Amino acid sequence: MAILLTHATLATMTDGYGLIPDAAVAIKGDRIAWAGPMDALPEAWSGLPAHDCGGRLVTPGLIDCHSHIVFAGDRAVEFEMRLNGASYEEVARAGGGILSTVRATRAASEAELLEQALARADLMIAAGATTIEVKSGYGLTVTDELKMLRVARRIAAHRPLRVLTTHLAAHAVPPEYAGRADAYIEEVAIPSLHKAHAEGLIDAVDAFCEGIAFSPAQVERLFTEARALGLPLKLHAEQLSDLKGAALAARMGALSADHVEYIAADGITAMAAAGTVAVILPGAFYTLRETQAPPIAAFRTAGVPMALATDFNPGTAPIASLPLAMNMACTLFRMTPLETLAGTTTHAARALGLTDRGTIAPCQLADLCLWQARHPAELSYRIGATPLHARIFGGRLDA
Ligand code: DI6
Ligand code: FE
Repeated sequence: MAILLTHATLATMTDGYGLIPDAAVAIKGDRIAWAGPMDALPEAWSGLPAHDCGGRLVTPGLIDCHSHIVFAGDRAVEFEMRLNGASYEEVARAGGGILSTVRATRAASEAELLEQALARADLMIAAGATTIEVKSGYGLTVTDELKMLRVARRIAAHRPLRVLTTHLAAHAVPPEYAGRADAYIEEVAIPSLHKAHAEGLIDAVDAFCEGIAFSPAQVERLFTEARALGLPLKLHAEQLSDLKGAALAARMGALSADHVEYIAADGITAMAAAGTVAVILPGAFYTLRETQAPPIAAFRTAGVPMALATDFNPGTAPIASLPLAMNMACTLFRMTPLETLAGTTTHAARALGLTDRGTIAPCQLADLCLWQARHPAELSYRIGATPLHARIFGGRLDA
């Protein structure tokens, strides 16, 4: 299996955009063999079956490094109740909020969860994703967290998509553990971590460090177990307040700290020193009508790599499109179009601990997006457009 893309406008993402006009990409098997200007194409690759890109923009396949797409039901009615004036308490009394998703997810079978997750994965693929990360965290029992992780693992068997799974049992305290978050960590989060790891269901471990979820001490307890298993760490930190979660993540060698709207200077310094990626999630900020934007300029100055993801979830981010997240990050947070594309390619790969994707270069996976666009800024400039023309996944064109 081999293919030669010709007449592409390449954004290799190897040095800034790494733009190469009128470029070619030679692909052999599931890897990139060569990429460069058409007129420098080595003889060895010139005979491959060609696909003329007609000048279209070609980027690395997009990577959504933070999502929660395994869940049952949705929260559209709750959204409507709020817009009709219902308070948070009224919504909760009517069975709404994150715990309504937990109830629905517990009640759903693996087959039902998979069917719903695949429909969401299709939306992500249609918007340009070739790799996604998927978290558990709506089961909140040992059995239901494992069920979610098994479903997440099965997605890639049904779709042209690479999936990394993240254990997020420490997402919320379920009602049966109300006021007993420490016991929940000991009796559910840690045992589900060990069981799921033994089944090979976990690529990373995450937690929600927040007043309404878990304290830094509880997160550290869980992360110490995860680290002993050799699992990479990620953390929902400083989304609603500054509990110093990002500094904890940095100190424990986590791949990323995610949300980070409320991070202070000490957290930024700690992340920069440790090389922790900041994962920026404008979909949740938009939905919650937050006003505290993440300190993009300070991350930029400190040299903290910024990834960008959808956070696709039923409560705070019903968004599947990375290009829309890129637009939001530019308009709401003043990230540059280059930063948003790096955030969904090279830096997203780094936020997942991956080095085999995120750029267009020899030996990288041949996961590419062909866009109905001529310049990468078009991807973040449009609002809600999906200018994807075709994808190459593992060396195969799936137009
Ligand atoms: N932060 C969020 O915004 C979501 N989870 C998290 O840790 C909310 C999840 C939900 O409301 O269903
Ligand atoms: Fe999240």
